[in-house]
Amino acid sequence: MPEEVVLLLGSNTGRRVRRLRDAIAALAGEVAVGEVSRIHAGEPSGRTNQPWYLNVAVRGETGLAPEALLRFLKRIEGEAGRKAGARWGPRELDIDIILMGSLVVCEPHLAIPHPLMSVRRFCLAPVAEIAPEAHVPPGRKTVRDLLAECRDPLEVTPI
Ligand code: PH2
Ligand code: MG
Ligand code: MG
Repeated sequence: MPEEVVLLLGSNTGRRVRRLRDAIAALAGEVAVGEVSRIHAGEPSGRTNQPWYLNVAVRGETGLAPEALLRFLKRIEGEAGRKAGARWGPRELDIDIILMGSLVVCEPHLAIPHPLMSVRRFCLAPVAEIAPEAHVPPGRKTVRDLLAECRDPLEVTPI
């Protein structure tokens, strides 16, 4: 059975819009892409001395299991020229699994839902555009609820 998945793509170096668009096209190999949010520009979170990010959220369906999806996304990141760099540092392309249906995964290298989603406006704002009613397991809150409660002061604006 295909599983619904919500992904967040980000880029903060070079031709960011082009990179995000190419990455969404590359997803089509394994993810039937449905809704795509507007691109949002956001102040860098985590490390402030880096360029602003562009982020976009994508909702789709995949037949891949979480581990296989993660490997597929890492391959797209690699093809976009991503090098292993500092945690939270500048990146050509980052693709994070935010939600995967009602699945909860808690492994050192893979956590679903994304453990920081509720404290990151740059994640919640684009995701709320395409999946406001999605439930965030294991609780009962929706993405819309989390965005309404989010205290992240960093600026995020659709472009
Ligand atoms: N990703 C990070 C660190 N900080 N800030 C914004 N605005 N957007 C991101 O995607 C982002 C970030 C590490 O993955
Ligand atoms: Mg990330
Ligand atoms: Mg990542």
